[in-house]
Amino acid sequence: MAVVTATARGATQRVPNDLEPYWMPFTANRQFKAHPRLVVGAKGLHYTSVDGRPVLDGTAGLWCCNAGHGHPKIVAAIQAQAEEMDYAPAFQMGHPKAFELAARVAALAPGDLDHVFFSNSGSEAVDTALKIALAYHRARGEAGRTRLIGRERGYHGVGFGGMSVGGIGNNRKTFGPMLGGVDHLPHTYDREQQAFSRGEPDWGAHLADALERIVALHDPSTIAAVIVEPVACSAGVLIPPKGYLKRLREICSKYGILLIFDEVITGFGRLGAGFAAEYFGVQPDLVTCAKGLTSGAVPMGATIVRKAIYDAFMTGPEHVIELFHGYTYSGHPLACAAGLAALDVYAEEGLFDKARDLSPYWQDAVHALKGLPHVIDIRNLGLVAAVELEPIAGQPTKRAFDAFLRAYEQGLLVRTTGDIIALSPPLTITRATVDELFGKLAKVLKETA
Ligand code: PXG
Repeated sequence: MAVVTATARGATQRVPNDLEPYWMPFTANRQFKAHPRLVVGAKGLHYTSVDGRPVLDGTAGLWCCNAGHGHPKIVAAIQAQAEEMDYAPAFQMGHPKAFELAARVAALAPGDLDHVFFSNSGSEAVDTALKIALAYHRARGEAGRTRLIGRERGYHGVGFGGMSVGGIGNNRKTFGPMLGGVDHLPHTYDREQQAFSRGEPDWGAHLADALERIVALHDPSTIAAVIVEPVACSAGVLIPPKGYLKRLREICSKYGILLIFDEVITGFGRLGAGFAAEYFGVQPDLVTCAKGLTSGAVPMGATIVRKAIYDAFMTGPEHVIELFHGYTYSGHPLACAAGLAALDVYAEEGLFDKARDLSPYWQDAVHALKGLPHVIDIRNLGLVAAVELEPIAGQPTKRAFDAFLRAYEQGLLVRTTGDIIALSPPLTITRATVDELFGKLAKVLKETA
């Protein structure tokens, strides 16, 4: 530990002089370690960089800090819980806040999505959902339903289950044969038909009919579940065409296939509603969530299921475990405390409504970037947006990565995937800060070669 630097609150911060031992996730390790970008503080809409600069958070951390950073209520709840009870065994034992949070999440989820299984991440929430789907069919005497259907360009985390139903080539190609019995729907993006759509594109609902062909190929009696992100965020903010999700729901219902919405990003207000299911008026059978559940303050994931799914397991002798699945830290007390406080903050500050009310302004602001150098598409919904850049010939991802580095130098944090810049600010963002964000981004785009 060498250099000592000042943080936003005036405290000193040790900076490591050896960055080598930490193998960073989804990071260009050698580039980072040659030119590190360390943040040491976070409050409201801003990070503080290690050299004391404010950095406007255009990404809510990684799509998770929906209530903004360091919300006093969430901080206090975590502190109090750490003092009161650090850990409670999750198996054959319980603690009140896990039940309280499950009830609150169930109340927020639409329809009869009313039972909640806790985990520690989106990846675990997804693997939990896939396992529940398989075990549910078996419990009902349809053990032949083992196939899982994902979608091209889908992201469902990095567990073997989520990776297998996921549809991003780089996340799959080095990791062997994946789960067996998985098929994929086509993704819903077509630039020629959809470029610069505001909100949901008009074109593309028919792409859901590809499910009919997959069903015909494998026979409905072999298919357990379809999993999709209502808005595919990680792969570059692909907005579902109007009517697409309703059509998927209809086809799943027709063949007794469970529909799983992966709402790890879209849950907890990102679209201006509790869940995307509510926003789109489409009822899934299972919902996975994480991130905004605790506003990113403590890791937590959750899988929410309809009553009939839970009930199908509640048979047999009472002393026997119904689902052989769980994590040491399922419903961890610190995560539950953070989750309860985050839900309070969302409600008390009306943050989902604020996000909804701000989204037309957000939409106009991002579409005003049309015409800047290399911009080939702009997409948006709720408080999510993407600006897609023309790749540099022979050097895919470089142009957007350069823009990311430039933006950071100018005090703005964005995310990039491929040559797409993605934005998803805390729901507490104001019009003035939206202007500041897009002002900075416009400058960056003008300077990006
Ligand atoms: N499902 C979805 C829809 C996600 O977006 C996961 C599952 C996995 O969650 P965990 O908690 O295991 O990471 C995610 C995570 C990005 C980005 O910038 C997206 C995610 C995570 C980090 C970065 O696109 N999504």
